[in-house]
Amino acid sequence: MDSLNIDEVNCQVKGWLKEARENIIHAFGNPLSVETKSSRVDLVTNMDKQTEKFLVNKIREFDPNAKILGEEGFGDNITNLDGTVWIVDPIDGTMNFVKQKDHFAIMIGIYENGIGKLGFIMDVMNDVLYSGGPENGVFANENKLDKPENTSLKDGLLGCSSPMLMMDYNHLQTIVKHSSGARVYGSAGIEFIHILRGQEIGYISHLKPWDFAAGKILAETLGITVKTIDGSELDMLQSANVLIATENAQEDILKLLNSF
Ligand code: 2AM
Ligand code: CA
Ligand code: CA
Ligand code: CA
Repeated sequence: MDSLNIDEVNCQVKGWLKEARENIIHAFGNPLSVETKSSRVDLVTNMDKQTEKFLVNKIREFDPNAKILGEEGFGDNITNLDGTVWIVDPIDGTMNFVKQKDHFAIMIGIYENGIGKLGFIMDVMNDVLYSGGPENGVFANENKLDKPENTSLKDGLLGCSSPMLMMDYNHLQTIVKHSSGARVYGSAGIEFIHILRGQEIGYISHLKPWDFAAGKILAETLGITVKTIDGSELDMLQSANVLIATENAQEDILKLLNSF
Protein backbone atom coordinates (compact mmCIF):
# COMPACT_ATOMS: atom_id res chain seq x y z
CA MET A 1 0.00 0.00 0.00
CA ASP A 2 1.50 3.37 -1.02
CA SER A 3 -0.44 5.47 1.41
CA LEU A 4 -3.30 4.46 3.64
CA ASN A 5 -6.81 5.29 2.54
CA ILE A 6 -8.05 6.03 6.05
CA ASP A 7 -11.76 5.54 5.29
CA GLU A 8 -11.20 2.25 3.49
CA VAL A 9 -8.89 0.84 6.16
CA ASN A 10 -11.26 1.97 8.91
CA CYS A 11 -14.18 0.22 7.26
CA GLN A 12 -12.22 -3.02 6.66
CA VAL A 13 -10.74 -3.25 10.14
CA LYS A 14 -14.10 -2.59 11.80
CA GLY A 15 -15.52 -5.60 9.91
CA TRP A 16 -12.63 -7.86 10.99
CA LEU A 17 -12.91 -6.79 14.62
CA LYS A 18 -16.65 -7.44 14.64
CA GLU A 19 -15.98 -10.96 13.32
CA ALA A 20 -13.07 -11.56 15.72
CA ARG A 21 -15.27 -10.47 18.64
CA GLU A 22 -18.06 -12.84 17.60
CA ASN A 23 -15.58 -15.73 17.26
CA ILE A 24 -14.30 -15.10 20.80
CA ILE A 25 -17.80 -14.96 22.27
CA HIS A 26 -18.84 -18.16 20.48
CA ALA A 27 -15.69 -19.88 21.80
CA PHE A 28 -16.89 -19.35 25.38
CA GLY A 29 -18.96 -22.51 24.80
CA ASN A 30 -15.81 -24.61 24.19
CA PRO A 31 -12.99 -25.64 26.52
CA LEU A 32 -10.14 -23.12 26.61
CA SER A 33 -6.56 -24.29 26.27
CA VAL A 34 -4.32 -22.18 28.55
CA GLU A 35 -0.50 -22.18 28.55
CA THR A 36 2.03 -20.11 30.48
CA LYS A 37 4.68 -17.96 28.78
CA SER A 38 7.35 -16.14 30.84
CA SER A 39 5.74 -16.86 34.23
CA ARG A 40 2.76 -18.38 36.05
CA VAL A 41 0.77 -15.17 35.54
CA ASP A 42 1.73 -14.59 31.89
CA LEU A 43 -0.84 -16.63 29.94
CA VAL A 44 -1.70 -17.41 26.35
CA THR A 45 -4.78 -19.32 25.16
CA ASN A 46 -5.88 -20.97 21.93
CA MET A 47 -8.12 -17.91 21.39
CA ASP A 48 -5.16 -15.46 21.59
CA LYS A 49 -3.47 -17.52 18.86
CA GLN A 50 -6.59 -18.06 16.77
CA THR A 51 -7.52 -14.37 16.89
CA GLU A 52 -4.02 -13.24 15.91
CA LYS A 53 -3.93 -15.72 12.99
CA PHE A 54 -7.35 -14.50 11.86
CA LEU A 55 -6.28 -10.84 11.92
CA VAL A 56 -2.88 -11.48 10.32
CA ASN A 57 -4.57 -13.35 7.44
CA LYS A 58 -7.06 -10.50 6.93
CA ILE A 59 -4.28 -7.89 6.96
CA ARG A 60 -2.12 -9.85 4.49
CA GLU A 61 -5.05 -10.32 2.12
CA PHE A 62 -5.90 -6.61 2.27
CA ASP A 63 -2.35 -5.23 2.22
CA PRO A 64 0.19 -7.78 0.90
CA ASN A 65 3.10 -5.38 1.53
CA ALA A 66 2.17 -4.80 5.17
CA LYS A 67 4.66 -5.54 7.91
CA ILE A 68 2.92 -7.06 10.91
CA LEU A 69 4.08 -7.17 14.52
CA GLY A 70 1.90 -9.54 16.55
CA GLU A 71 2.30 -10.51 20.19
CA GLU A 72 1.86 -14.24 19.58
CA GLY A 73 4.40 -14.37 16.74
CA PHE A 74 2.23 -14.97 13.64
CA GLY A 75 3.39 -11.68 12.08
CA ASP A 76 6.84 -10.74 10.84
CA ASN A 77 10.20 -10.12 12.45
CA ILE A 78 10.24 -6.34 12.36
CA THR A 79 13.50 -4.42 12.69
CA ASN A 80 12.36 -0.95 11.60
CA LEU A 81 9.19 1.08 11.09
CA ASP A 82 9.61 1.77 7.35
CA GLY A 83 6.42 1.43 5.30
CA THR A 84 3.06 0.41 6.74
CA VAL A 85 3.38 -1.45 10.04
CA TRP A 86 0.38 -3.11 11.69
CA ILE A 87 0.82 -3.86 15.41
CA VAL A 88 -1.62 -6.46 16.77
CA ASP A 89 -2.54 -7.56 20.29
CA PRO A 90 -5.18 -10.27 19.71
CA ILE A 91 -6.36 -10.40 23.33
CA ASP A 92 -5.14 -7.73 25.73
CA GLY A 93 -5.85 -8.79 29.29
CA THR A 94 -5.52 -12.55 28.76
CA MET A 95 -5.65 -13.16 32.53
CA ASN A 96 -9.00 -11.32 32.67
CA PHE A 97 -10.20 -13.27 29.64
CA VAL A 98 -9.37 -16.57 31.39
CA LYS A 99 -10.54 -15.67 34.91
CA GLN A 100 -13.38 -13.21 34.29
CA LYS A 101 -14.52 -13.67 30.69
CA ASP A 102 -14.65 -9.86 30.78
CA HIS A 103 -12.40 -6.77 30.77
CA PHE A 104 -10.23 -7.63 27.77
CA ALA A 105 -9.70 -6.01 24.38
CA ILE A 106 -8.54 -6.65 20.82
CA MET A 107 -6.08 -3.97 19.67
CA ILE A 108 -4.59 -2.90 16.34
CA GLY A 109 -2.34 0.10 15.70
CA ILE A 110 -1.39 1.14 12.17
CA TYR A 111 1.79 3.17 11.59
CA GLU A 112 3.15 4.63 8.37
CA ASN A 113 6.90 5.26 8.47
CA GLY A 114 6.64 5.47 12.26
CA ILE A 115 3.68 7.85 12.33
CA GLY A 116 0.49 6.64 14.01
CA LYS A 117 -2.42 6.70 11.58
CA LEU A 118 -5.25 4.60 13.01
CA GLY A 119 -5.80 2.84 16.33
CA PHE A 120 -8.48 0.32 17.29
CA ILE A 121 -9.38 -0.95 20.76
CA MET A 122 -12.35 -3.32 20.83
CA ASP A 123 -13.90 -3.69 24.29
CA VAL A 124 -15.23 -7.16 23.53
CA MET A 125 -17.80 -7.72 26.27
CA ASN A 126 -19.25 -4.20 26.13
CA ASP A 127 -19.26 -4.34 22.31
CA VAL A 128 -17.70 -0.89 22.00
CA LEU A 129 -15.01 -0.20 19.43
CA TYR A 130 -12.74 2.78 20.10
CA SER A 131 -11.21 3.81 16.79
CA GLY A 132 -9.64 6.69 14.95
CA GLY A 133 -6.54 8.79 14.68
CA PRO A 134 -5.18 12.26 13.92
CA GLU A 135 -6.96 12.50 10.56
CA ASN A 136 -10.48 11.61 11.68
CA GLY A 137 -10.72 12.00 15.48
CA VAL A 138 -11.61 9.33 18.04
CA PHE A 139 -14.90 7.45 18.14
CA ALA A 140 -16.60 5.09 20.57
CA ASN A 141 -18.63 3.10 18.06
CA GLU A 142 -20.23 5.95 16.05
CA ASN A 143 -19.94 8.64 18.76
CA LYS A 144 -17.12 11.14 18.47
CA LEU A 145 -15.22 11.63 21.74
CA ASP A 146 -14.27 15.08 23.03
CA LYS A 147 -10.84 15.74 24.50
CA PRO A 148 -10.87 14.75 28.17
CA GLU A 149 -10.32 17.53 30.70
CA ASN A 150 -6.69 18.29 31.51
CA THR A 151 -7.06 17.13 35.13
CA SER A 152 -4.11 17.27 37.51
CA LEU A 153 -2.76 14.28 39.45
CA LYS A 154 -4.44 15.15 42.73
CA ASP A 155 -7.89 15.34 41.14
CA GLY A 156 -7.96 12.04 39.28
CA LEU A 157 -7.69 8.25 39.46
CA LEU A 158 -4.46 6.64 38.31
CA GLY A 159 -4.43 3.26 36.58
CA CYS A 160 -1.53 1.05 37.68
CA SER A 161 0.12 -2.21 36.81
CA SER A 162 -0.47 -4.53 39.74
CA PRO A 163 3.16 -5.80 40.05
CA MET A 164 4.59 -2.28 39.73
CA LEU A 165 2.27 -0.97 42.43
CA MET A 166 2.98 -3.88 44.78
CA MET A 167 6.76 -3.59 44.33
CA ASP A 168 6.67 0.23 44.46
CA TYR A 169 8.65 0.47 41.20
CA ASN A 170 9.30 4.07 40.11
CA HIS A 171 7.93 5.30 43.49
CA LEU A 172 4.48 4.31 42.24
CA GLN A 173 3.00 4.15 45.75
CA THR A 174 4.04 7.76 46.40
CA ILE A 175 2.64 8.86 43.04
CA VAL A 176 -0.67 7.18 43.93
CA LYS A 177 -0.71 8.94 47.34
CA HIS A 178 -0.65 12.26 45.46
CA SER A 179 -3.60 11.21 43.25
CA SER A 180 -7.28 10.59 44.09
CA GLY A 181 -6.58 6.84 44.18
CA ALA A 182 -5.32 3.82 42.24
CA ARG A 183 -7.25 1.56 39.88
CA VAL A 184 -5.91 -1.74 38.58
CA TYR A 185 -7.87 -3.20 35.65
CA GLY A 186 -5.33 -5.75 34.37
CA SER A 187 -5.56 -4.70 30.72
CA ALA A 188 -3.66 -1.87 29.08
CA GLY A 189 -6.47 -1.54 26.52
CA ILE A 190 -9.16 -1.16 29.18
CA GLU A 191 -6.96 1.41 30.97
CA PHE A 192 -6.57 3.40 27.72
CA ILE A 193 -10.35 3.37 27.35
CA HIS A 194 -10.83 4.85 30.83
CA ILE A 195 -8.34 7.61 29.98
CA LEU A 196 -9.96 8.36 26.60
CA ARG A 197 -13.29 8.72 28.40
CA GLY A 198 -11.83 10.97 31.11
CA GLN A 199 -12.45 8.39 33.86
CA GLU A 200 -8.76 8.12 34.80
CA ILE A 201 -6.04 10.75 34.52
CA GLY A 202 -3.35 8.22 33.64
CA TYR A 203 -1.87 4.75 33.65
CA ILE A 204 1.61 3.53 34.60
CA SER A 205 2.83 0.11 33.50
CA HIS A 206 5.72 -1.78 31.96
CA LEU A 207 4.39 -2.37 28.45
CA LYS A 208 5.39 -3.93 25.14
CA PRO A 209 4.76 -2.30 21.74
CA TRP A 210 1.49 -4.20 21.11
CA ASP A 211 0.21 -3.04 24.52
CA PHE A 212 0.51 0.65 23.62
CA ALA A 213 0.53 0.84 19.78
CA ALA A 214 -3.23 1.32 19.29
CA GLY A 215 -3.87 3.33 22.44
CA LYS A 216 -1.04 5.76 21.75
CA ILE A 217 -2.64 6.85 18.48
CA LEU A 218 -6.09 7.31 20.06
CA ALA A 219 -4.80 8.99 23.23
CA GLU A 220 -2.47 11.44 21.46
CA THR A 221 -5.30 12.43 19.13
CA LEU A 222 -7.21 13.55 22.25
CA GLY A 223 -4.25 15.48 23.72
CA ILE A 224 -3.12 12.77 26.17
CA THR A 225 0.66 12.23 26.47
CA VAL A 226 2.03 8.72 25.94
CA LYS A 227 5.73 8.58 26.86
CA THR A 228 8.20 6.72 29.03
CA ILE A 229 7.76 7.45 32.72
CA ASP A 230 10.77 9.83 32.60
CA GLY A 231 9.24 11.78 29.72
CA SER A 232 11.13 10.38 26.71
CA GLU A 233 9.55 9.38 23.41
CA LEU A 234 8.57 5.70 23.13
CA ASP A 235 10.37 3.42 20.70
CA MET A 236 7.59 1.49 18.92
CA LEU A 237 9.80 -1.63 18.79
CA GLN A 238 10.86 -1.68 22.48
CA SER A 239 9.16 -2.37 25.79
CA ALA A 240 9.27 0.46 28.33
CA ASN A 241 7.93 1.81 31.59
CA VAL A 242 5.10 3.81 30.08
CA LEU A 243 3.15 6.76 31.46
CA ILE A 244 -0.08 7.64 29.70
CA ALA A 245 -1.53 10.81 31.25
CA THR A 246 -3.22 14.16 30.85
CA GLU A 247 -0.63 16.90 30.27
CA ASN A 248 -1.11 18.27 33.78
CA ALA A 249 -0.87 14.87 35.47
CA GLN A 250 2.24 14.05 33.45
CA GLU A 251 3.88 17.30 34.62
CA ASP A 252 2.88 16.57 38.24
CA ILE A 253 4.32 13.04 38.06
CA LEU A 254 7.58 14.19 36.41
CA LYS A 255 8.03 16.87 39.11
CA LEU A 256 7.41 14.31 41.82
CA LEU A 257 9.89 11.82 40.34
CA ASN A 258 12.52 14.55 39.97
CA SER A 259 12.13 15.40 43.66
CA PHE A 260 13.52 11.99 44.75
P1 2AM B 1 -1.61 -9.16 27.72
O1 2AM B 1 -2.79 -9.63 28.46
O2 2AM B 1 -1.87 -8.93 26.26
O3 2AM B 1 -0.40 -10.00 27.93
C1 2AM B 1 -1.82 -6.49 32.63
O4 2AM B 1 -1.35 -7.77 32.71
C2 2AM B 1 -1.51 -5.82 31.30
O5 2AM B 1 -0.08 -5.87 31.05
C3 2AM B 1 -2.14 -6.47 30.11
O6 2AM B 1 -2.43 -5.43 29.20
C4 2AM B 1 -1.07 -7.40 29.59
O7 2AM B 1 -1.23 -7.68 28.22
C5 2AM B 1 0.18 -6.58 29.84
N1 2AM B 1 1.41 -7.33 29.98
C6 2AM B 1 2.58 -6.99 29.41
N2 2AM B 1 3.55 -7.86 29.72
C7 2AM B 1 2.99 -8.79 30.54
C8 2AM B 1 3.49 -9.96 31.22
N3 2AM B 1 4.76 -10.35 31.13
N4 2AM B 1 2.64 -10.69 31.97
C9 2AM B 1 1.34 -10.31 32.08
N5 2AM B 1 0.84 -9.21 31.46
C10 2AM B 1 1.63 -8.46 30.71
CA1 CA C 1 0.33 -11.72 26.74
CA1 CA D 1 -1.32 -6.74 25.83
CA1 CA E 1 -2.20 -10.13 24.39
